[in-house]
Amino acid sequence: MSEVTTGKQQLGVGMVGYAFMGAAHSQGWRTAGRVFDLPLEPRLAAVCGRDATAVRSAADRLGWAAAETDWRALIARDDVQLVDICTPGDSHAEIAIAALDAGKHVLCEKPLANTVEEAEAMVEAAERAAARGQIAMVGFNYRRVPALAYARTLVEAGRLGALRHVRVTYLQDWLVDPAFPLTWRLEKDKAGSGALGDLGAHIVDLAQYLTGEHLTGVAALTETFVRERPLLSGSSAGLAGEGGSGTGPVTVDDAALFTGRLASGALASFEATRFATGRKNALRLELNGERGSLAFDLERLNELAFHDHTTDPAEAGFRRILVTEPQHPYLAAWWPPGHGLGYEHTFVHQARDLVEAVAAGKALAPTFADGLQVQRVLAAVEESAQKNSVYTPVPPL
Ligand code: SOE
Repeated sequence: MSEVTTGKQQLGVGMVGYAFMGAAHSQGWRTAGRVFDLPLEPRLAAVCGRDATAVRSAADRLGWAAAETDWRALIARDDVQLVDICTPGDSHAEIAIAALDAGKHVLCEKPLANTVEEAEAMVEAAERAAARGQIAMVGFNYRRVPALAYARTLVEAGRLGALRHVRVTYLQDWLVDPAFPLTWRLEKDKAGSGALGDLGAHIVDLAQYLTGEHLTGVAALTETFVRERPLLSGSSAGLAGEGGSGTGPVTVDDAALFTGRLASGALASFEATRFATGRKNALRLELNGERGSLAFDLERLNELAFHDHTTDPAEAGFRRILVTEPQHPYLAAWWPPGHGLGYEHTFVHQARDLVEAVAAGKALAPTFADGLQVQRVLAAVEESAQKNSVYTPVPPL
């Protein structure tokens, strides 16, 4: 079957991993060139996974031209110029550094790495690669929700004035049932941390992105509510837990609550949990400043609540901005006003921005250095929690 091309120069993408994030990224790569007028045409050249049968099926389902079972072979392909890493965190550093050293651009899913040390090595590789015109980006996709990209412009324009408070929560409930099995996200050696790195990384990045400030210190509590879970079926019982009980230890946090101070002195509060019963993917945030406030709820992601404190008190109050106008970020390419977007469009926007950055030879945020900064906050949270919430500084970049 002849490939449909637009006659444009192509950007060959190779993706490692094809689960939830791989499917979401595939949607982004397939769609970006069909909605936005891109300088390069993304080509889904190859997808990689260890199981030959499963990855072949994923290639067919997700629209990839070829399937590989070794990420090193994927990186070596001449038709791959950009490597997209959608694997668990324990392989991010090895794959990203090898891809950058092989001359490829890299998009790496969040969190950047499982440790600060790995993240620092990734930043060093990215800096070497930048000198060769290569781009390295970390996939904090919520920055590309139009309402949040627009919120950033309002903060940057001073519409909130001096910031006093940032409060962000990210609530899920998929671990409430103790019978949920011991998947890779619950094992420190694979995931690095639990709700903290998976959900907390997003809200730390958003707080720093929206305010334009870094967190300088945190005080934290973390908890693991269910400490043993059933091994996945097919695991040999007794690998973990005494006497082959068929269960294994959860070695990561189930929830993290922390406060923080931003560089300007504004105060921040964060909650990341997988035990907020009834909350499925509830990322909510509010910024309070001298001149106004902003509020956002991912479950209503086409809306932004804005309170302009400079207006007549008799008329003041939070008003709902429906972020679907052509002048709002990304929206000109989509539907007429009022026809909202969804979660998956953040990956289309991410792909669009990355293709444009590659074509322009310009770095694109969030960079690996941004990912390292988040990793340092996460490490400070874990250190504080281990010291019974002692306030812990975040080392500057
Ligand atoms: C966790 O379940 C998760 O898939 C995160 O890993 C993603 O980053 C988030 O966007 C949705 O929830």
